[in-house]
Amino acid sequence: MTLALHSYFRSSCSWRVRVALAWKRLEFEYIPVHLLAGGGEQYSDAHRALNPSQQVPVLVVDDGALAQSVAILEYLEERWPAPPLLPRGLVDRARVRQMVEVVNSGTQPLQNLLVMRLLEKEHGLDSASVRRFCQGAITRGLGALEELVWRYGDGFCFGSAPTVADACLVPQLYNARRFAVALDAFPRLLAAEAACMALPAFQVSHPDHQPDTPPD
Ligand SMILES: N[C@@H](CCC(=O)N[C@@H](CS)C(=O)NCC(=O)O)C(=O)O
Repeated sequence: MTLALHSYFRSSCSWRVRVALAWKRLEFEYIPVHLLAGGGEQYSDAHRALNPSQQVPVLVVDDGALAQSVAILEYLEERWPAPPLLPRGLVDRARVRQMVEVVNSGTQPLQNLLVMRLLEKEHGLDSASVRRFCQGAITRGLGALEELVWRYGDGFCFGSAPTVADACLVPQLYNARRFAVALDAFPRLLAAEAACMALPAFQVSHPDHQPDTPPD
């Protein structure tokens, strides 16, 4: 099986998948897609053929192209269950997926590049208002996650080992800092992030260390 990841160094959704690939020690080819250069390479015909949503990440496997980071995470978990990124119990797995969705459907979509562009270009918001909108969305999402980690975490988002919830949390905190969101109200999230960042899988997948990371 050969794997190729179409990714952008700073894309939080791509980082989720990079964490899983590294955690499962899977080799892959890194194919950079610059989301800004020339209006965005994600809008090219070649990329649209891979992902009609015109976004990254895309993971190309022997059977074709997979998009949507959470679908990719689920694929990787089912195809290569060890080492795991989901707990064993049925309800526990659902709780982890609940946390994933707090980020994946409840937070990140409200602050992604496309939404920011639409708010500014089609709905007349100035850039400061767009930024405040994104900050509010991130703060609300992280607030919900903080509460869930308080209930179910024990060092990591769920329990005492990393899961796909952590693979979503860490990139979302990275986004939060880019948007200058205050993080003091989220001590459990910051503790889980610190635990994750002590692990090589989170380190090697960090936006600072990708083939398309610009030199300083
Ligand atoms: N739900 C999608 C969201 C993907 C997404 O928002 N990707 C962003 C980067 S994190 C992107 O490609 N943005 C470029 C654009 O929307 O033009 C996923 O989880 O893969």
